Amino acid sequence: MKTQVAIIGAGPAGMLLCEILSQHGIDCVVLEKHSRAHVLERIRAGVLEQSTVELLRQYGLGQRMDQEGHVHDGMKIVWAGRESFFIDVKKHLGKQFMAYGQTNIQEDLFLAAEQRGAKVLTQVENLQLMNLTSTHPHVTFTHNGDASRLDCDFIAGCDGFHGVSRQSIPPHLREEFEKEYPFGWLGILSQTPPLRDITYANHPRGFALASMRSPTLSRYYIQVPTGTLCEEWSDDRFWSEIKSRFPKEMADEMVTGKSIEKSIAPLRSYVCETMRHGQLFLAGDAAHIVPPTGAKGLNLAVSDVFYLSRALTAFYRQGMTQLLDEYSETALRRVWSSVRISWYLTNLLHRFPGGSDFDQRAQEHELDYLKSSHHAQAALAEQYAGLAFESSSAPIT
Ligand code: FAS
Ligand code: PHB
Repeated sequence: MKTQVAIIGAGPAGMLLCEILSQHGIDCVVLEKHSRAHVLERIRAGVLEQSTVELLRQYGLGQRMDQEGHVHDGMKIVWAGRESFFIDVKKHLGKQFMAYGQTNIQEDLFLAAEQRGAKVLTQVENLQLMNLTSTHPHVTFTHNGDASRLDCDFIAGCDGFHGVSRQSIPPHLREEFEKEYPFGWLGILSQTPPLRDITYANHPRGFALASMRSPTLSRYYIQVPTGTLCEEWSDDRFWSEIKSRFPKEMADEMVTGKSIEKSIAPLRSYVCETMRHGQLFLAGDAAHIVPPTGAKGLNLAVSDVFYLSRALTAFYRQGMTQLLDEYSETALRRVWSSVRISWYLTNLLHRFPGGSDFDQRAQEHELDYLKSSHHAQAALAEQYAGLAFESSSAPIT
């Protein structure tokens, strides 16, 4: 097989890149390890930055999002025994953000690919990236038991943190930055009406978050120690614990119900400081991971895809390599901005096992400052809502 761009991974990064390149007339093939059902079973992100919403609309992927998504003007922060406060993103920036599940986006992307007749191969195995530093790289894999080869001009590594793409870059060429947090998030999905606002709670028992997927579908999280197992947490225990971490008036508002999904996500910050090696370009979790506190993971995958698709389109349309050469540096500026705010919010809102009294006081006074200063709130709002994509450094037609 031959194509222009081989895309590894059918997550949001891979499928969005496939749709955008296809709309620009660039031939691509998506190679995915799992089945489509497996990809759709994963419950992950839920908050879309304005730039993500606008990009999805620009490529005709926003209809269902605009019908079923939930637009928010800001988010609430509550903390033990103190008055809550609302970070009003719309007031500070004139921007809003959207609560619309990653699962829905995946469904929308798979549907668009189907309608286009895009080539998406699932359940591929033993995938290997070859000749990355030549002008004719290729991918070998097995599909339906047959050994296969896909020749291409470029490879987009959209295969997530545990994929093969980043590992195909020689270790001495990868500058890696990593931070593991001593806790994870236990999340549940329940068919219950959610609280009105996305609400973050800092409590002596630990962090908690109330979010939603629709007016009848709630998403809740609580901080749990590293190594916690889902089976240790019955629904009743979860509801009693999360209620204990919110102010009483909000806990009384929470409508409890059976969990239809329950999972634990570890929290980590990670950046691979090269996002390119020869003809291989990394996008999304393949290149970076953020703790979900800032709701940035999915949005970063989208911004990488915006920059990479713009660079590939300029190459195929105008023979321009400048944006490809600048891709890694351009994408990493936004990656580090999101990595930093996610790290900041994780430190601000979680209780760190073994944290000192000093750490605790400093955290409380940071929260006090945030509550009392509209400058501090505007700065947080600007980064939570997401910075605009950088304009091109070169004239593209
Ligand atoms: P993905 O990991 O989504 O997709 C990569 C794809 O590549 C997968 O389908 C995988 O099967 C495939 N793949 C892997 N290896 C392969 C191989 N060798 N060959 C072929 N295919 C291969 N972000 C938020 O903003 N908010 C959240 O609340 C949130 N919660 C999360 C919870 C969990 C458990 C996880 C793991 C992540 C969460 N994230 C969250 C982040 C998440 O949304 C990611 O940022 C987003 O899925 C990134 O998309 P991709 O880069 O496409 O990677
Ligand atoms: C979610 O709805 O899944 C969600 C919302 C806000 C976050 C993280 C996850 O910061």
